[in-house]
Amino acid sequence: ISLGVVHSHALSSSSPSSESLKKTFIDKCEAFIQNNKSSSANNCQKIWSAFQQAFVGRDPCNVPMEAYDPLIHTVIQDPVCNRMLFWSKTKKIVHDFTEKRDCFLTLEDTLVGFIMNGLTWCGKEESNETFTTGCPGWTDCVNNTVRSFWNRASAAFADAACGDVTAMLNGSIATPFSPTSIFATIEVKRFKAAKVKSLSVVLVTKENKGTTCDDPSLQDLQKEIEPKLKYNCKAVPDAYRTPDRQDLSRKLSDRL
Ligand code: N1C
Repeated sequence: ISLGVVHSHALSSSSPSSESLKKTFIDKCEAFIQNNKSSSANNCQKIWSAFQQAFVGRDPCNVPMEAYDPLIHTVIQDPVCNRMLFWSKTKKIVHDFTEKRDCFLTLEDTLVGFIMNGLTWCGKEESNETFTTGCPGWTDCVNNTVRSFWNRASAAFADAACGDVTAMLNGSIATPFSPTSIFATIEVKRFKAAKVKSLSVVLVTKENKGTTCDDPSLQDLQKEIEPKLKYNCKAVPDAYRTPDRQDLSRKLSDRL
């Protein structure tokens, strides 16, 4: 608990951590809108209010993903065909890559994904407070506040997918297409052949080690998608572990 926050919000009825989450939320929301003029139709106060109603006063292990429906419906977001980038177990490498170029868009490059990225939050039954510590962890319970948010936001992101979509998967782990991941359980299931033309997997590998595009889990991925949807897979050496640092960027950019 920060005394500075208590002081500056002395007249507020909410707890300091409620105020700090709200402040972080609104500040990030406004910063995003400043930098992304296409989202200027959004109202950060309205978005906050739709967001907080999902979990305030609820058991933090009992927040279904549908609780975030009002949030998702409040946000105005243009779809960007052919440039959407999905990922699983490659968060760092994906963002090292997308930071440097605007051509690919991840969920964290959209308004809600940008705001919530890196944050933890939850409420408590019979309380109007918001907490940022002591919240259940990712695997502590299925319907936890944070996990349900990412499930719901990922569902909306995948529903908006159109044209050629890309997924960056981790070739250094035993199961690059992990059946329990959000990518497998939520996103892939929502790619509809009527809108999505193709799925290109970029399998990030350490030099010539690890899994290849023939991996059984990637065969499962191929079986999972609608037959009309084109599928391809390319193994690309990890740009940060090989001398040819340009390789990943070049291979990805080639697709555009
Ligand atoms: O379970 P995952 O990966 O397959 O989820 C990744 C998948 C991406 O395509 C994103 O669209 O789901 C979306 N997504 C996020 O954008 C996101 N940002 C931060 C899912 N999870 C996200 N996080 C955090 O990463 C989340 O809080 C949790 O801790 C991880 C899940 O990542 P994963 O298992 O590597």
